[in-house]
Amino acid sequence: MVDWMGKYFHSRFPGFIPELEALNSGESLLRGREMSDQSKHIPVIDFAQCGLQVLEEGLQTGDVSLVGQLLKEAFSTVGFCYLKNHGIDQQLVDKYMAVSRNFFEQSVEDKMKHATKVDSYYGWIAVEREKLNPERPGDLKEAFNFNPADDSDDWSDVEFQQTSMDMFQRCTELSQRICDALSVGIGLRRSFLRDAHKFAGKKGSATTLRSLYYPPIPEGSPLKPGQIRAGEHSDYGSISLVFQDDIGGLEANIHGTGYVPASPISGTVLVNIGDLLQRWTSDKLLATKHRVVVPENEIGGKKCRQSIVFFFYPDYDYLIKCVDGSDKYDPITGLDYLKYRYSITF
Ligand SMILES: O=C(O)CCC(=O)C(=O)O
Ligand SMILES: [Fe+2]
Repeated sequence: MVDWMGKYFHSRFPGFIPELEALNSGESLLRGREMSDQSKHIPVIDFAQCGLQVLEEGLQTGDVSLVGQLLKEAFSTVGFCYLKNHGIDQQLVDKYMAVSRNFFEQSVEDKMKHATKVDSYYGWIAVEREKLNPERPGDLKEAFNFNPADDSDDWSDVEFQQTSMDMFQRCTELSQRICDALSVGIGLRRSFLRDAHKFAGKKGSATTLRSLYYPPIPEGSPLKPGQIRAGEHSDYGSISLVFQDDIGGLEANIHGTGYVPASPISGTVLVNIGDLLQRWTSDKLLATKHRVVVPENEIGGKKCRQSIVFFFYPDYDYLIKCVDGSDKYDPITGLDYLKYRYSITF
């Protein structure tokens, strides 16, 4: 990734996210099982007619339009939806989780060899290194960011490298299909959003695959006040795909009325909108804030949590103009928007 990014990335700028419901209200951040059915707030959409199991040439205009309407409805009200029958093999997801876990379970010294460099977002990020909400203590998570264009080819595990490539590729293809349906759903030509992401996986795009590892919370290692696994934030780009294991803890602040669980539903992928797509659609589609808390029954447990997030981001030189012609926001390129976000965040 480009040079300016590392400069901002590891520094911190307090006060970016104004609302701190949990910190300010004393709300408990531990979650019991009784709340787990709250994920019903987030619609489950059947993507069978548009999923990767359907060949590109077999896509039917009517089906794409129908799914597009459902996506538009979900993203303009909730900002999140689950997709079932999306066409990415569960085997690939499981394999990527497994090879990632092998990586994260190495010693810190070994992982340090693959840490992000000063001028790049690519590589390993240590526990507590990031604060997605700068007003909280560091996030209790590790991450590995992957973009084929920045592959430094210093992998000790070629299976991790190959599976990262495969996962990146399939997530790109699924994101393109989501873009197609959503473009139609919001009244644009089918290839409109896809065409803004032509450089995914190449220089000129911030599109990133991120493997996340939330270490177990051992008995007797108290959390810092307000510390959670991932602080409140919205994503930056256009769409994000989230694959979770069965541990739970992800929550979304739907309608800004408080956080509800976005619990894992097996075989689905959770999809959410980022800030740039909200801006692009003049706030018609919503970049809903979310966070990861520690499930109560995981305290003192031995299990980690794992998730995979794919951030689909418009090309650096693509000019984003409000699609409704309203000029509510000034046109901005993908790169300038990213610079702007980093300048106010860190
Ligand atoms: O781990 C998760 O489930 C979500 C993480 C997330 O929201 C992010 O990395 O942007
Ligand atoms: Fe996120």
